[in-house]
Amino acid sequence: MTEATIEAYYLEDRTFPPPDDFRKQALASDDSLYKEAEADWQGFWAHQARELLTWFDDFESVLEWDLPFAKWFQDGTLNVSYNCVDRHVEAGRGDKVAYYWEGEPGDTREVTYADLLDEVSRFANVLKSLGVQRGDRVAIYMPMIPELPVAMLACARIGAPHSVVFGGFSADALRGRIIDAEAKVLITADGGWRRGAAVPLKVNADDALEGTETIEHVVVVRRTEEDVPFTEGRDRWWHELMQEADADCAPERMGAEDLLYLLYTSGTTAKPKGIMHTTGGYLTHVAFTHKYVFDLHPDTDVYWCAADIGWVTGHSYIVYGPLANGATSVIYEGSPDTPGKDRLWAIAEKYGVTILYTAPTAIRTFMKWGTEFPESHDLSKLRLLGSVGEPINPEAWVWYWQHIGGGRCPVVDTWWQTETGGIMISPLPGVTTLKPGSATFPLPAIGAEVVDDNGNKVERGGGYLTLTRPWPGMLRGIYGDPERYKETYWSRFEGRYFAGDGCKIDDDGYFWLLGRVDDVMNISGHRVSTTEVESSLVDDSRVAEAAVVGAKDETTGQAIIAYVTVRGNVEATDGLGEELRESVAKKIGKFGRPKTIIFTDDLPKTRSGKIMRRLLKDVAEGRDLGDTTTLADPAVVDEIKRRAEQSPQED
Ligand code: 7RM
Repeated sequence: MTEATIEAYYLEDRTFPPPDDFRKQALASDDSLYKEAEADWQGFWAHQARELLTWFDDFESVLEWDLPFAKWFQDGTLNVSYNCVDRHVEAGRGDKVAYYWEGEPGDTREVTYADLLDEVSRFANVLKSLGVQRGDRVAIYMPMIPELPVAMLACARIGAPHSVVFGGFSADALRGRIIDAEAKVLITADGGWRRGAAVPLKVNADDALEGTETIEHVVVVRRTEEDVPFTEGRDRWWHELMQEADADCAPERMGAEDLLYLLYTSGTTAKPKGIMHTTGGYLTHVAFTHKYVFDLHPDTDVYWCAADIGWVTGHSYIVYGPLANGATSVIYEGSPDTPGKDRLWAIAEKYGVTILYTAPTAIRTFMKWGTEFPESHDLSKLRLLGSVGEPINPEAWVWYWQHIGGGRCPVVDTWWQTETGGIMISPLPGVTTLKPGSATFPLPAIGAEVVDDNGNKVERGGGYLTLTRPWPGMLRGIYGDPERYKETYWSRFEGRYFAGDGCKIDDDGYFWLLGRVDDVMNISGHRVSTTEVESSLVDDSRVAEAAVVGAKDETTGQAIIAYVTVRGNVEATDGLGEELRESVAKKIGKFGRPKTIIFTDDLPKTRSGKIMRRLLKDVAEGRDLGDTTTLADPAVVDEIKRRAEQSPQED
C-alpha cells in the first residue's frame, strides 16, 4: 500500500473492525465482559480478583467506598510476588521464560520463572538481613536490567513498599523522593548503558544521599563495571550479598490494602506527589487489563512493553501485569538508535515479538527516521500493537498500523495515568472497531464520563474527563498528604475523579482524549486544543512532530505558537510554514491558525517522552526558563530559543 492510499483512508475517516482471524482467536470477541460488568460492576471485579489471582485468604468485602477513600477486597490476604512468581513454578512452568533481556551492548540473559523465584527469594532475604521489615520503604534507582524487577518483587515478597525512581532522574530528584518516603535502603547500580555511554547511577546516588538521613544501606549491582565510590559499612555489592543469601523465603501474608509501592509523579506544583498503590486491587486491575487489552495468550505470545520500568507503564505492564499472567516478555536496556535506528526491530525479529506496546512519541520518531528501518526486519510475528502516554495523532496511528503492524494488527490506544494504576479507556482488540486517534471506550466496569465546566454530563461533545466509580487499581492517596489527594482529584466535580484531561465524545460515543486541560488554549474566545492543532500539523506528510502552545497575546488573549520538526529530507522553508498555517486554518478554522511556526530539529521532552510544553511556552512568551532538570536533552532548548528569534511572525 502506498502513502497516498493511506492518506486517502484517513480522509475517508476509515474505521478498523477486528480482523476476522484476530477475532476468532481472541480471548474476548463479543460484548459479554461489558454485559457482565454492567449487571454488577463490583461483582465483576470480585470475579476477576478470584479468577486471576491466588489468595491466601479469600475476601468477603469487595469494596468499602467512603469517597474519596476506597478499600478493595479489604479482608483478603495475598502476596504479589507469590502471584507473579511462585505459583507459576508450582504449576510446573518454572522453565518458562519470564524475561528475554537484552543489554544495549548486545549482551543477553534469559530469566525463567524458576530463576526469578530463586533470585527474588534470595534478594528478599538480603533485604531482611539489612534490617528491612514489613512496612519499611525501599528506594530503587536502577537501569533496565533484570535485577530491577527482582528488587521490586523482593520488596513485595517481604511487604516493604518500593519507590522506584527512574534512572534518568537527577540526584536532586532522587534525594527529594528518598526524603519524602523516608526510605531505609537504596538499591542502585554502578551505572547503566545508554547510547553507548555509562549513566553514572552510583555517583548520582551518592550525591542524592547528601542531605538525607534515613538510608542505612546502599546495595549496588555491578553492571557497567566502572570504578565507583564505595562507602565502607553503608554500601554493599549485590552479587556478594546474593551469594551468601538463602534461596528460601516465605512470602508475607499481606492484606489486600497494604501499600505495594509509591511512585512519584509531577503535578502542577513543584513538589512531586507520591502516588500510593496497594496490593489486591492493583494486581487485579493490572492482571485483568494486561490479559484482555493485549489479548494475552501466555503460551504463544512474546510480549514487549518498550517503556522504562521507572514509569508506571513499566510497573504495571512490564512487571506486575505480565508476571501475574505468566507471560513471556522482552526487556531492552538501552536506546532505540544504538547501534542503529533499527535496534527495536532487530530485537522484535530476534525474539519473535507478537505484542508491542510503546508511546506515540516513539512512533513519531520512527516515522521521522523512515520506513527502511522496520522494513529491514521480519516483523511478521507481530499480531497486536499498543500505544500509551499521550494522544496519538491519526497519522502516527495509521503509520504504526501500516509500517510496523503490516496492516494486519489491531492498535490499542490505551488511556490511563499513574494515578489510575492500570488501563481505563481502551479498545478490546477482538471486540472494538477502532478509529485512529481515539482510545474508544471505557473498559468493562470502568465508569468514565465527560462533563462541562459546571460538572454536567456531556453526552456528545467536548469537556473534562471524569471517572464516576472507584476501580481496583486506583491510587489510595498521596503519600503523607490526604488533603492534597482530595483537593487534586476529588474537589473539582462533586463525586467524580477529575483526571485533568480534556475529552470529546463523538457521534458514535467514542472517547477522544485531547491532552491535559492545562494545555487547552483560548484564542479570541475559542477553545482550541493544543492536540487538535498538533494533530492537523502532523497530518502533513512532511511534518514529523509538532508541539503547540498558547502564548499570551494582547489582542487575541492567547496566540498559537507551533514548534515543528520536519521529516528527514524535507526543507524547512518559510513557504512550508505558510502552507502549514493555511492547512491548519482549513482543518480547524481560522482561529486555529498558528500565529508563528518555529522549525526546530528536536522538541524538549521529559525522559518519559512527554513534550514539555511549559518550556515552549516560556520561550514563546520570552521568559527566562524555569526548571529544566527533567528534560531528556537540555541542549534542545537553546536551539529552540535561537530558532524562535529568527522565525517570521504573522498576524
Ligand atoms: C500511563 C501514563 C498520564 C497522562 C494522562 C494523559 C496522557 C496517557 C494517553 C494519554 C491520550 C492516551 N501515565 N495520556 N495515555 N492521552 N491518550 N492513550 O502515561 O501519569 O505518566 O501520564 O498522560 O494526559 O493524564 S502518566
